Amino acid sequence: MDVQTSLLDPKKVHPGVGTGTLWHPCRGEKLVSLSPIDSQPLGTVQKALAADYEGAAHKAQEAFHQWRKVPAPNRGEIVRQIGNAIRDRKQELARWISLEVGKITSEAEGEVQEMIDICDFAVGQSRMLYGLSMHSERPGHRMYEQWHPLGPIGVITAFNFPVAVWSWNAMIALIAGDTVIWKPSSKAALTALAVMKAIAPVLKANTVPEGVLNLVIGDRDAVGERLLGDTRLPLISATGSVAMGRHVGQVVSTRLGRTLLELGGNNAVIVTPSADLHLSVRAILFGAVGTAGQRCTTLRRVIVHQDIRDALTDALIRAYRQVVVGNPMEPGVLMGPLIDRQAVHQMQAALTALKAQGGRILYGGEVLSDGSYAAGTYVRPCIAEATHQCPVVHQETFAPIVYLETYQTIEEAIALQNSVPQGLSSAIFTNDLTESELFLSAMGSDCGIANVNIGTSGAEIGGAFGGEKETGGGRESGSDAWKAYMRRQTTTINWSKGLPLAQDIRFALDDSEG
Ligand code: UN1
Repeated sequence: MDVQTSLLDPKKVHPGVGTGTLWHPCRGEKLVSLSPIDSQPLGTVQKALAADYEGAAHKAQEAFHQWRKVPAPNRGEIVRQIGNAIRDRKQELARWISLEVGKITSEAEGEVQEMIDICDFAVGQSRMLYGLSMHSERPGHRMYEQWHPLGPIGVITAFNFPVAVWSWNAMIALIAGDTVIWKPSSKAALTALAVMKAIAPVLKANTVPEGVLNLVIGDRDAVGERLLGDTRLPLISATGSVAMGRHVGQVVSTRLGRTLLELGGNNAVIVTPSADLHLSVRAILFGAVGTAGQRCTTLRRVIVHQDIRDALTDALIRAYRQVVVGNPMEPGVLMGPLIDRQAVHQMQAALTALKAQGGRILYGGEVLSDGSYAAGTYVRPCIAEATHQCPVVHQETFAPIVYLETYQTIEEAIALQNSVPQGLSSAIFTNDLTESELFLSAMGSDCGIANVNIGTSGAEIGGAFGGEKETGGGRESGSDAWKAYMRRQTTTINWSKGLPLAQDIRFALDDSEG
């Protein structure tokens, strides 16, 4: 496979620690990144050990003291230039995403576009770090809130969005005045290196201090655990499984640090009798099959009204039959490989469990292994019939399986939708205003994202992204998510000659006795 691009030399062994424009030799083992497309090696990284992490953390701490002094709009100007550098490298970065995590070209380019979009968003936000002002209850006093940079922050990302999710965090953190230590998934290490290399010329041209944007590639014990326990990092933002997030939450809360967690989803759409079936099928297909079912927003459950169950199922099976599975960089392919054989194994285990629990496969689910599928990472996307009683339906299996369940009343549908531990994304397909309003009301969806007549995945960067319950409660990306990356300070200024106390408290010395 030709992996010759100008950002990364595939023949070189790349050091696993970068502090912006400089790369630092590491002492850990070599990590060879294999493509899920054909199991071929794409490149090698020398992983960081604890001492290598320490070097980067020290730099991040030092750089914070410089970076926080730069006015926020000037920090925004750097992010504007980063966005342009990524625009210039869009195809090349998308190629790394396809090669390393198996996304089809259009989705890989869409992911890089998310980074470009968040850069644009962050540039504007850099002039809008607004605090409220309040009217003091004391005469001659002024009260207001201001937002200051928080510190060096840790960002842990998953393999499935190796560019976008980091940039939602990092670009907002940059304009907020924070420095960033990024620990990417080792399944997407080269893509992380490529992004940092694309950004380096901007940092250099603007003499941004070394240590403002850091990358540390290494194992959980040597790097991950250190990052979590590092009291220099007031915030850890982590994307990944619920199990991982639970651990992150526990460790960071022990030192009373803050976390921003974006964990598993178990997203559902409700398809009602008044729904536009064509629209519903298209949305279900993209939601369940897109990114080979490996988005946290992937559609995992379809809750369909019993009267239209057969029509929807037939239309879905017809649509699934047309999905070409294969090399994600070939035109016409809609679904590439899963990230590795372990993921294929987990998908098969979920389907075995489903059958044992009384569920039924209606379409697909097979492992493909002939010819160009020899890597053992390709599967046929699966439509399965299940009931709410099947325990497997309550779990997130990071694979293209969608479970169909039926309902009779809209209240029952919403209860089913809400009856899983996760709470990321949800949608309803309906042309009945009373149904969509109920779904969006306080008695409706309990998720962080609730959509009407669009699917569960593919959220825009402008909204706050994240979910409730076991999804972790964090919000990243747009809206006012920037506040998580700053510290709030409430300030009261007395410009009077007296010292009136709040709540009308009298606490004066008797001057006459002095
Ligand atoms: C993720 O899978 O971790 O809404 C993020 C979406 C994308 C982001 C997914 N914008 O599907």
